[in-house]
Amino acid sequence: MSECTFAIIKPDAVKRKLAGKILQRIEAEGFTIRGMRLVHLSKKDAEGFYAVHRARPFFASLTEFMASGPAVVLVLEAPDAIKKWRTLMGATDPAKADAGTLRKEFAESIERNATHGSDAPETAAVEIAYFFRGVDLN
Ligand code: IDP
Ligand code: MG
Repeated sequence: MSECTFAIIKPDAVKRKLAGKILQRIEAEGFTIRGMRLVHLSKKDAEGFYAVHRARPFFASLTEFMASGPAVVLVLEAPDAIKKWRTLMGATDPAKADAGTLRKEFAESIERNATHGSDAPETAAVEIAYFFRGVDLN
């Protein structure tokens, strides 16, 4: 069954001009882009987006990083898109990510790890709605 997931090309990757390469991988792997926008999150936006990690020691640094420059927010459709996109991204820590994954190839560190992906249908729905109005999805 086809489903949608929410993805971000994070500020580290946009700054290093890797957005094109990552979008190329997204299309080559068979995802259909349903929504796409360049956003520069405020610190408050980033805190809201990552609210589930509020209590983590890296929360302040993570939200500062996410607000440090423009990012590309995406809605991607494919069969089993949530799992498929997380597999393509690889492990959170690039040192532990499999060869050929985006984080292995493009991430600088466990924090500056190039991409985000939803982890379940419920979070995908919340995250898509955080950034996209229905009329902006195609
Ligand atoms: P995920 O992005 O692979 O789902 P999460 O555990 O949900 O990983 O963490 C959200 C984001 O927080 C990560 O993508 C990464 O940017 C950052 N992060 C996670 N763990 C650490 C850490 O131990 N130190 C610094 N940043 C971290
Ligand atoms: Mg996560």
